[in-house]
Amino acid sequence: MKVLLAVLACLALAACGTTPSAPPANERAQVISSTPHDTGAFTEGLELDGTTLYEGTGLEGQSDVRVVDLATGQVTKKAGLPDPMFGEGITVVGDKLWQLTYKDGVAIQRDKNTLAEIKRANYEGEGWGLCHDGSRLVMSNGTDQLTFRDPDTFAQVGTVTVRAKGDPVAMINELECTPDGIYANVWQTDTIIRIDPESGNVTASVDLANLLTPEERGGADVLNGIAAVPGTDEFLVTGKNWPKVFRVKFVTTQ
Ligand SMILES: [Ca+2]
Repeated sequence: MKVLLAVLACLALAACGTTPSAPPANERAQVISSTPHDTGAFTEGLELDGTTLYEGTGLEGQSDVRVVDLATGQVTKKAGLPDPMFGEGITVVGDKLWQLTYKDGVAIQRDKNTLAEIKRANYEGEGWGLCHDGSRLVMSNGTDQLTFRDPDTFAQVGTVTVRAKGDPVAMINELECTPDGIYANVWQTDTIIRIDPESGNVTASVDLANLLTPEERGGADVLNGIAAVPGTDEFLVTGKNWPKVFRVKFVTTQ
């Protein structure tokens, strides 16, 4: 009977196995500066390794991973994916870089300096965002689930469900691992959330609407791409086919 009551209580709360969480803090992006971005880049991954900016792009026949000059936005190195592979999230691990694919079920490990392919690993389901928290890879697949993976073998070592105030949050896209949590673009929104990796609870919600002018918005797709600037509390953010990369700070709104 006690078990039954516990199950009923659990169902009533719709949060079985989770602890209630505080509402996410509301934040917004304060723009510090902007640099040009290749409007031909369908951005799927963005990460700074020191001062080297890596970007992964998508779409069949147009996917690549590239090194981008921070000041000018010029592409200084690029490695394409064979058509019809569709590139997704990227992250640096030591002297290597992992690149996801959308529905191809393949992650590609590359030399981060030459971008040459080293090996491939297979995974179930779709690949969306990727980041490295120092010991594990964190991967999104468009649902409310994040998967933790071994940074060398890519083997799955755990999962967590992303929730805001107890409710699952789906469409988790590009990721950024930081000591404060995992930042994530939510697909088709101007929102980036911060996730506690252990509980999956959303601890902050950042409003990034109005970064682009209405004219710039006309030719641009969705917000997607977040890279922490090492040694600062600042981030680079951009979107698919956006004309700019913005350097921003997330500040609390009243
Ligand atoms: Ca990122």
